[in-house]
Amino acid sequence: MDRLEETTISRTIISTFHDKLLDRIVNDVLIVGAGPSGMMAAIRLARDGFKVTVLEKRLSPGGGLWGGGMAMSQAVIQDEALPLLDEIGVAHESASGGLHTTDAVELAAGLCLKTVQSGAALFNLMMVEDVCVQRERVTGVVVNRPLIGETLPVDPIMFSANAVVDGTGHDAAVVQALRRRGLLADVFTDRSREGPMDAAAGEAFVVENVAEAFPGLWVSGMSVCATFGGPRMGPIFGGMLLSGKRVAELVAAAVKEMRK
Ligand code: 48F
Repeated sequence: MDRLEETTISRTIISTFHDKLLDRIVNDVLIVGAGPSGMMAAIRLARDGFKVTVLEKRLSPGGGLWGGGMAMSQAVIQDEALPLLDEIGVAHESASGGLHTTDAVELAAGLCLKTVQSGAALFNLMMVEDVCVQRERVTGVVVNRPLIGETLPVDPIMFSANAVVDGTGHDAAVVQALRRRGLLADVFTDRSREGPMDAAAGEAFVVENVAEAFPGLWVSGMSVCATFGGPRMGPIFGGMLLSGKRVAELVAAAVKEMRK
């Protein structure tokens, strides 16, 4: 090998990153938030041939998974979600009460890897701060770097898509951007209506209430509860994976319809 040139390292990072970024300005689907629901949706949609980009504000994708429950890094999963663990390729064990467990770190890492290997682009350190709306439809999102966007007068850039998924968990950040502008005022009046803990009801709610909350914007995972007022469920993660699978089905059907 030739002598390592520091400038070649820099050029390689800059050119490959910006090629990738340029390719992802226009998408079939933008997923905001790389938690379990957002990444499960990305895996399914990318596998089915859609151009999918995931935008995550933190350094590490994985959302609330890493810490399991109270920083004990085990994820609890119910029967219905076991096929999804097999699809992601992570090990699991039976536990009492008809439940199963998996290593939360393995599941978070497995979701990250499978998302990228399925063909989705996953960008970290990208914070969605607003939405693009044209003719009363969400057509994309407005993105800045966390810290820079929060502290300095630096303008954001925009990404477009036929469908946007709010997978930002308790924040429901994209829904809140619409609320701040009064665009959801007729339907939802509270800033956040997430209810107190009820694990069984919450797990069902995040799957049954996956929906297009505004034309062009779907909600999945915990942001379903934050948007429509479902109960929180604590450290059980099967509902998040099933919610991601459900939103992928609805978004795939909608995007196919738009292409006709
Ligand atoms: O919170 P998170 O894991 O959402 P989820 O997929 O799963 C919820 C569970 O982890 C847990 C639970 C289970 O019982 O209740 O909370 O619904 O992942 C959401 C991701 O979105 C990112 C955030 O950093 C996290 O990784 N996020 C939040 N706001 C933004 C964002 C934003 N404005 N822009 C980009 N990413």
